[in-house]
Formats: sequence, C-alpha cells, structure tokens
Amino acid sequence: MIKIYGSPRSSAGRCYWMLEELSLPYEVMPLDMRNKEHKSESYLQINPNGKVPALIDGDFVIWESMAITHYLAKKYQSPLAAQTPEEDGLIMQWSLWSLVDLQTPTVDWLIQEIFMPPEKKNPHVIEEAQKKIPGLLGVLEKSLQNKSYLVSDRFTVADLNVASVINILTALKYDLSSFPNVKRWMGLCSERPAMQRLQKLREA
Ligand SMILES: N[C@@H](CCC(=O)N[C@@H](CS)C(=O)NCC(=O)O)C(=O)O
Repeated sequence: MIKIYGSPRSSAGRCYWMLEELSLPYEVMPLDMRNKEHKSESYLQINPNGKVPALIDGDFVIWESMAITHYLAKKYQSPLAAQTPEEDGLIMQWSLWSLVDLQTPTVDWLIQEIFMPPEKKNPHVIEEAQKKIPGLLGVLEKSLQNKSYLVSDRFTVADLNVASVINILTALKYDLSSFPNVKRWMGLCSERPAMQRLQKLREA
C-alpha cells in the first residue's frame, strides 16, 4: 500500500488531495515533527531534505509535493494527468509557477502570521508579500477568463496544485473579491468531493 509522510495540514495536503481524487488506499506514516523525527537518520533516507511530504509506492520513493501529485496522476492513469505533451507542458508551467512564484510570498506571510513568535515577527516581510501577491493573482485571473480550468476543459493536476497554494491564502483570509475568475474557479475546485475529504482530514 502507498505510504505517505506528513500531515494533511502541511505541504503534504496536496498529495492527500490527489490520493483522494484517485480513491487510492494509503497508509499515513507516523512522524513526530515536534520531536524532530523528520531530521532522523531513518527519515533522511526517505527524504534527504528532512521535510514532508514523502511518499513510498512499493519500492519507489518520491519527495517534493507537486512531483508527487504529478507522479500519482500519471502512474494511476487518471484523467487529471496530461494526455498530450502540450498539456504536460502547461501542467508543469502552472505547477512550477505556483510553487516558485506564488507559494514563496504566500508562505513568507504564513510563517510571519502563524508560526513566528511575537518578538521575532517582521511586518516588513508581510508587507512585501502583500505587494507581490495581487500581481500574481492577476496573472491567474486573466488566464481563467472564459475558462473553467487552467489546462484544457477538465480539472487537472495543474488546478489541484495551484488551488492548493490559493488555499493557503484562503487560510490567511485573503480577499479574492478583486479576482472574480479566480474565486469562481476556486469554488469549482473546493466543491470536489476529494477536496472536501481533505478538509475533513485537516480538521480531524
Ligand atoms: N517544496 C517542498 C517544501 C516542503 C516543506 O517545506 N515542508 C515543510 C512542511 S510544509 C517541512 O517539512 N518543514 C520542516 C523543516 O523544514 O524542517 C514541497 O513542496 O514538498
């Protein structure tokens, strides 16, 4: 059975979402991050970065959350995977954009807002993130003009990956009202039964 390391509330969440989309059975592996088990020799054999998520499928080991979502969709021949090289290129385009461009300021903000002790908080970091995010959401907004989904006319890995980053903004109570196409598309993504199962896992 597929084994996954990392909580559904972490970057692993998007991998749980994909596992739920594919209705695959999986086992959640215990990893006590408060006791730094993710830095233990045994876990570093699985993910040498000492981070979650990591996934084991038979003898195959993979880390990096968006690589995991790609792998699962492709391996289990899901319609969420690319069906042509062009779709593959666009799925990569959106996944890399969301991880590198959009997630970076979003996570900077999240860390300051949620995880940083008050004496170490740096409001400048939040201000800088808040300056960058509207331009990035503007790119998404234009791309979703007259389209239900990012690539092709169906929900793909691209939508799952990008929406998983927008979910962090939602957790930060980001107001999406200036981005109606993004809001409508997020509605479609959030209505998916697999996404709702992920939310339940997050609340458990
Ligand atoms: N780009 C990586 C980021 C992984 C990552 O930063 N994971 C965090 C949890 S969301 C983590 O394991 N942090 C522990 C640490 O850095 O020590 C991915 O998407 O898989």
